[in-house]
Amino acid sequence: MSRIGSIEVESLYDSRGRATVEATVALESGARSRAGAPSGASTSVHEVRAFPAGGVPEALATARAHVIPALIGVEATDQAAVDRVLHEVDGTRDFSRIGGNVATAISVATAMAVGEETHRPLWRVIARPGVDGHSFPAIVGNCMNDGVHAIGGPEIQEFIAYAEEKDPRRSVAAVVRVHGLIREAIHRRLPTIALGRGDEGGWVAPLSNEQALEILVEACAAARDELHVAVNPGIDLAASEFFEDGRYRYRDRSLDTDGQVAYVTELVDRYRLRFLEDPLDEGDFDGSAAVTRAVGAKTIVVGDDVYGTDIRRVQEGAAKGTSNAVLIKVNQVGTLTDTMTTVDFCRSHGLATVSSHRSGEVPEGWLAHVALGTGARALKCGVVGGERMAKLNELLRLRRALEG
Ligand code: 2PG
Ligand code: MG
Repeated sequence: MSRIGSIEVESLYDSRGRATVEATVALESGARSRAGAPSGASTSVHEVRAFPAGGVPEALATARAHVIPALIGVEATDQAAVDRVLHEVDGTRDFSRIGGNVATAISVATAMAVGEETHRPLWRVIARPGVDGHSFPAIVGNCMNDGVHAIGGPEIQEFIAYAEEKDPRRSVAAVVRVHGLIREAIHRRLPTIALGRGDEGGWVAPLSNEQALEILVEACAAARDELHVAVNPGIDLAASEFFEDGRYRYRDRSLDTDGQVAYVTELVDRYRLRFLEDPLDEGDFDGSAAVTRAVGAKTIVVGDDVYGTDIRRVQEGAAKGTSNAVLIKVNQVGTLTDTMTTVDFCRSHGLATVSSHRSGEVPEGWLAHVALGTGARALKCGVVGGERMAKLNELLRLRRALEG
């Protein structure tokens, strides 16, 4: 028996300087753990509300008045029971009463406290059947930030180094090197600009989408030659963010759906992209399916905004062939149980999963445990910055603990 003895919730700031929440869960045995919840900027309309209408103050007040009293005494090892209480107290479809970030912080901190009590790391507490900790995720490293994660860059939100080494030491080294090489390449091309970094630690420079892709491709090739690692370019278009009135609006032109499918397919072929996320608007299952049919044999095509980690959306996408992979963000659904429902569906339906950070992060490493414990194909994260490195370094610690 490991019943919940007390829970504290507090506000803190995320990496963008916006308020978010953390929860400390203590079990009756004395074991305790703390977890903070991140926040997105290019949020999906299909994800739960991070906070109630009154923001963090209302989230904290509601948690203290209603959520915490309902959870005291609940068996912590029964994660489904804990998460059911969160849903019952909330009573809405999208956590708009208690806020998905309060739910996320409590749900994750509870599993971590169970781990404390049983001397197991979080990944073992949540491990899916057959996951033994010997298969590490690839790294999806966001190296250039644009779209809504930066000011002044091109429309495509993320320019990514996708490192597919079995050993996470090699994958992390690869994405870090690509990030560094991009800095040098931008400086060579634009020697007089002051180079900046965006919300996820990637470079921001006045480049077109194609110029950014050229730099990314060259940096990946150079890192491959230098380190002998499997690292390839990828992008997250987050296309919903520049889809307006039925058209994809780029600086120099606008495209209809067929045009966008053709353009993205051409980008994948021309730049040999091996990772592609949200190529179409979040409402468009079929357009993304057309892209997946065209490039999915060689490229991991990932749905993020189109699914919002929501099981019903993922089921629809699976039926339509919308993607061959699903981005998994715990706070898009608000609980570990909901996350695992989606993960388990993906695992039994041949869809890869990618465990992802958010653009506004907390400097914690629990995402690495989610990636390892769910048998994720990849861990998606920024490459530099304390809150990003916290995840990559935690993955390296896990490897050391498991393999010596
Ligand atoms: C995304 C994420 C993380 P946000 O679109 O994949 O990179 O962004 O957290 O802003 O939703
Ligand atoms: Mg995305």
